[in-house]
Amino acid sequence: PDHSALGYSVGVTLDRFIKMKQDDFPFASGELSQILRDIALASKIVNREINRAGLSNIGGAFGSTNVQGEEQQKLDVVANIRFSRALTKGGEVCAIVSEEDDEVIDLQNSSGKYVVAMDPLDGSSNIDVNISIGTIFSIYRRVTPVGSPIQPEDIMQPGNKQVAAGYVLYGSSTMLVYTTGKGVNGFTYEQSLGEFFLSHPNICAPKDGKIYSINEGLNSQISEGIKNYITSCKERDFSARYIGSLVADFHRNLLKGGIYIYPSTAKAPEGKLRLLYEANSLAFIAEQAGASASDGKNRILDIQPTSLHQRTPLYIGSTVMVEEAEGHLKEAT
Ligand code: AHM
Ligand code: MG
Repeated sequence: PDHSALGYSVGVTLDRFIKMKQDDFPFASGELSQILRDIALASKIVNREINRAGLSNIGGAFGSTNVQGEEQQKLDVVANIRFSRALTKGGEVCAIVSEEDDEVIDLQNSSGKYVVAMDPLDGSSNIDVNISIGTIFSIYRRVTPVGSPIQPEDIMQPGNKQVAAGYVLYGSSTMLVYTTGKGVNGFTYEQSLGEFFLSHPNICAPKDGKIYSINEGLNSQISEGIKNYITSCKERDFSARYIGSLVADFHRNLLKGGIYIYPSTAKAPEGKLRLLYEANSLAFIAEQAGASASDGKNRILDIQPTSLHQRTPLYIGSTVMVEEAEGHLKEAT
């Protein structure tokens, strides 16, 4: 039967889609596919924990701070364990970089070809108030020979070297969106079946948009250029939308057209967001969907990382809007 009138696609599961797409890489051995499946599995477990967070005494602070000096939430810790465990057991990964771990986790698995950078649960301030949160990940191929100990150059790769990236949005429905460099596809989780189904094939971002997303409470700390850009958005009656969960703000703007900005501020000159596992992953997806990502001047994907938890200002979304914002920054300097 044709179910299209019901408004949902029954058919292509994430597993099947990954398998179909493996043929895009004729010489691939399926390891990348396995990593994607491992991430999807962990995300189902994390999704379950998040769904019952209010009931299970799993909300609230864990009582420690992470390497960036931010208070860890219990669910941050739970998500970190779940994703790390799935990637460790899978056997394809040699090293993990996580927002929640100070150092690189060397899995001592020298046969693993891949490095994963992740923010296991982003938008922590929204966990306890039942608002959308997300998982963000990037996958790189190691550059040193398989079989040898991992080296800093395996980890410190610019975003243009990503082989895959994605996010999970725990929103009003749970979605997994990913790219392997051949377009962007989105899958919606069907809770009762325990499966992700292809719901957003070949996502293409609008070139221009009418939504701007920035924490305007930072107004006294941001540059004239950004203030001018925000003013120009207001003059055109654009909508201000800011959830405070990067994945959710990014996802909305990707589908509807818009820009997300986390600028350099007086207190945080490099901005707040991390290059390796927040900006790069979303920048790869943005570009694959026909959108753009910049630090205000340079393409995010071309930034050579110099430290693990490095931050970067982020201007990401519809290409016309990102270029306009860059123009205002340039003009004001
Ligand atoms: P987190 O990694 O500690 O969760 O912080 C990242 C979050 C993003 O999801 C969000 O876009 C941003 O921080 C919001 O920051 P602010 O509250 O300063 O506007
Ligand atoms: Mg984060």
